[in-house]
Amino acid sequence: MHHRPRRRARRIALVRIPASNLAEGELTHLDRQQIDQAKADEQWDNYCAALVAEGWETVEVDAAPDLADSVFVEDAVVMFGDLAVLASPGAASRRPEVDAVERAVRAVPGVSVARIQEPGTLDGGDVLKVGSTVYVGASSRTNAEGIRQLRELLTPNGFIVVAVPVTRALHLKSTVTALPDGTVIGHPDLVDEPGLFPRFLAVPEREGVAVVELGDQTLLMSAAAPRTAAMLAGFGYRVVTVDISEFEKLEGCVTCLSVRVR
Ligand code: CIR
Repeated sequence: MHHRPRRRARRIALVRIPASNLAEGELTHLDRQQIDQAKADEQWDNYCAALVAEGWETVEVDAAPDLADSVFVEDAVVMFGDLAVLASPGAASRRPEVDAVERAVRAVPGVSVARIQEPGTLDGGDVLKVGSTVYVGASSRTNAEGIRQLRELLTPNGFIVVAVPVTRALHLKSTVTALPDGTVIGHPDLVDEPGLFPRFLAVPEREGVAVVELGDQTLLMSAAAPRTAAMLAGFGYRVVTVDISEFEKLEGCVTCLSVRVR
């Protein structure tokens, strides 16, 4: 009798190559700084390589050379199991990003698609999943109608949608993300209401709030947060760091540059 070796399901992450006018990306809370495009491209290559090294297959959304913020693909779609919820970007310059992201998720077998409709706005960076709880930032990008539509879509699927005020940074996930065990980590200067999270841990660096779970015990983090990386390594996690300085100058973080589809 022949046994097929059991293979782990393919893990797929969407990414999108930086636009040629990346330096013109939106800024809300930071002053504009010089962007080194060649360095940004190299950092993006290294970011993708880090995903691949951890067993992820990267799928590129069609390039949008003139959509400055298109590299921040996380803002255009949020996955809830096999359901892809396409966002409705709160910045007018970012609305044209979504159609190509829709084509990319539709090409993944088994994925079903819903879309937040105007006048609802919602940026993917405002959505943090922790088990069956979905925290959604009420931010300058995500409005009440966007939150209402998300709640309407997700409540029948067993999720609880919890709205969170976000006034001190661009997106909810610029202020908090979650460890694999569900502990929410954030920087005290950025989080409006830490008491909303059942388990909240303050981290010492602003760039340290963003972690991407690459495996049960592996976290991807920004190289700009060494003290936070050391703290999380001390909890037994394997921490992989990437330098994303050029994207951080544009209010991006390690989460924004990919979407784990499955
Ligand atoms: C923007 O303002 O939309 C971009 N410059 C940065 C988006 C970062 N995305 C994110 O935090 N999810």
